[in-house]
Amino acid sequence: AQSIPERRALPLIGHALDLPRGADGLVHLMKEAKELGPVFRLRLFGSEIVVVAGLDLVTELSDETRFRKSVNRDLVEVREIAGDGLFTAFNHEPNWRKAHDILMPAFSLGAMRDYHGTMLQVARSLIAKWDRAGADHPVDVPEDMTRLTFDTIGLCGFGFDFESFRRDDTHPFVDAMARALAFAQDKVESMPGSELFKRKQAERFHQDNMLMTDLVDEVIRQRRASGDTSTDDLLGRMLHTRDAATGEPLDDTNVRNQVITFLIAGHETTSGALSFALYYLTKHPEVLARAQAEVDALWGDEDAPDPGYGDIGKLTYIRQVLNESLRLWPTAPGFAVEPLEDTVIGGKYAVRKGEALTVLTPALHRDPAWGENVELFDPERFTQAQEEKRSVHLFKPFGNGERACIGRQFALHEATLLLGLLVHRYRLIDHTDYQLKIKQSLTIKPDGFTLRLARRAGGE
Ligand code: MNH
Repeated sequence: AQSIPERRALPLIGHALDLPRGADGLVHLMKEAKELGPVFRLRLFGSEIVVVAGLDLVTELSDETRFRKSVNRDLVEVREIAGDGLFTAFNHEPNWRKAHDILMPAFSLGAMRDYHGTMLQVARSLIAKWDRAGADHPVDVPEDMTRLTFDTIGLCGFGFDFESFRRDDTHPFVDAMARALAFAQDKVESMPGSELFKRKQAERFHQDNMLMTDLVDEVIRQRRASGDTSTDDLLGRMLHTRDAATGEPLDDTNVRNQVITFLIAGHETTSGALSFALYYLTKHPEVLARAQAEVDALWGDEDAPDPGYGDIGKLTYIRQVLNESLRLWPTAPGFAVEPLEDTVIGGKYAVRKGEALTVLTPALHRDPAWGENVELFDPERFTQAQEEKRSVHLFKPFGNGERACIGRQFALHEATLLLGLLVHRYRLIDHTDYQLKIKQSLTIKPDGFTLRLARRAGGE
């Protein structure tokens, strides 16, 4: 076996000096993938990661008889926030399968029918705000997308209204979550021992965690107090469904961890995906025109259409736009797997049982198998004919296998509905000539992206 390529590393700190902190970390890794090839090793102080970026290796790593999700580094730290919730549960924890089985029906395509009306209601709050802003006042796109996705998961999942559109600032949960995730991430990238000098941040982390658990406990308390045992949303299922295999319901601590997990996982990524899609629509007038033609054909010039559940499946071009945005900027920009046994990958690199192999999705999504001009935004890549022609392993914005995203249909329904409504109603005015800048935490989003909106007059 050969050793996995890496740059020359310094003693003790490894490649730590090469790795820019925060926002540029992802871009740095993507550059390394270009220069070092589809697999390389990165050493940070005592720990190391193997980064995988090419189609052949990802195809191999997607084989669930040989690999499974790795819960390590970042995710172990995120467990301080979300415990044994679905996203951060270890494979060996029985609560994973239990919660997965109890919650799966709430994420089926059919379940989206039940959420549709609520998603539409939240979309209308956003539109009311953007109408009030008018063409003279810019709106902050990622901030408003976050209001939308956070309120949507709150209402659809737990019947709880965060009322984000009624406040000018960010909801305290969202703030606390962002700080806590940044703290967890920072810990992973820092020199061991440096936490001793971060007492203040650690104290803040503790307070942020308390704020989140208090809010979640209140959400659960309200439902219990209401005496409602029939609502079949995420919370209802978690409180009242018994797992078929064990006959037990989820325990209280686990329910709390799941609610926190869904509030986090259920909004950040979708918000980023919507923001990137609006960015690309703004920069590609020909794509925007086609998207508008699609909704106009369905809803006509009518001022405020009332999209039905069945309309969303008809917005195939808008769905292509979303997919292409998720190709270039998958908002959860990686996931890690580990070999079930010591093995060899790529025919030549030995890897150990349990060793984390991180799939760098934005690099995979630029593999030469995508064609010539991988940086070009082109929704034509996602026509049905193109999709059938290419390997399923080229596109992994939602991860892989059993531990892939449970909320995928939910995110796509919510995002397609909103984008449809927005392009139907507004002209997107790029008043700052916005240049894409990526803000990175556990997820990515466009930083400082604002738009002005003008109502479309007939035919525009
Ligand atoms: Mn989501 C897992 C991306 C929307 C809830 N999600 C994952 C993973 C990726 C991902 C990638 C796998 C991570 C890993 O292997 O470590 N998720 C996304 C993206 C969007 C998204 C790009 C939107 C776009 N996710 C959502 C929504 C919800 C959600 C919406 C909930 C309503 N996601 C989850 C949960 C998991 C997950 C829960 C963990 C599933 C499991 O391990 O069982």
